[in-house]
Amino acid sequence: MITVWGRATSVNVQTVIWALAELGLACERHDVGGAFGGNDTPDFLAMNPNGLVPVLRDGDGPFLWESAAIVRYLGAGYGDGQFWPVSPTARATVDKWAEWIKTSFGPAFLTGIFWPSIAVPEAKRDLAAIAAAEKRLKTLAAMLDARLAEGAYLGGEDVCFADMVVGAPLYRYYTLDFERADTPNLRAYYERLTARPAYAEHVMVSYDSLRAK
Ligand SMILES: N[C@@H](CCC(=O)N[C@@H](CS)C(=O)NCC(=O)O)C(=O)O
Repeated sequence: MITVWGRATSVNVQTVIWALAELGLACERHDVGGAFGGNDTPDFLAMNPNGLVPVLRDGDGPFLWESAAIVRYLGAGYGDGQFWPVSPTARATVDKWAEWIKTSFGPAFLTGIFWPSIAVPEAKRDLAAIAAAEKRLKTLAAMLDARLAEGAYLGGEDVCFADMVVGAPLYRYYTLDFERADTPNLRAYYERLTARPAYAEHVMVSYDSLRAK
């Protein structure tokens, strides 16, 4: 049995739950974090000293945290050669985009635009800072757009582990009201993802509960 700790509204939890669903793996998920709390208890901190979700445990294996590392674990353990490319070159060629989304595009969008828009009441938003972040993000979105001109998914005609990491934040990217770059390949990639039942169920989850009241 695979167990996941983390609320369904967390994009990092969504990354993991979506990967599990794509791989046909069942899991038991416990709501932890955000309004549910429970991530600052001694028991939780023993699983993840960062106090963050997700955490995954496969059977009686070690407690795993960091969503991208978890997806790589699932790919290596349960994925076929499409989901988890065998050749180190093929794997690193898609994995670099997973790293990049975590370190470049993701923070630029989530820290620069999403949270300052959603967690701050409209009257108090720093619109100049959000506009500056929009400008920075347009450059990054153009880079991803150019990469996605090469094929349907990052690793070819079907999803691979890196799509889980890259694709998960795109639901928020495309449903939040802000000024996006014109990126037809990225838009088409997102639309392909939305047609996948596992993405629709686990990633296209309302974030209204996260909005500032
Ligand atoms: N780099 C970590 C980030 C984990 C993280 O920041 N998780 C957030 C939710 S997306 C969290 O636990 N926030 C505290 C909370 O939900 O209470 C990962 O990818 O798993």
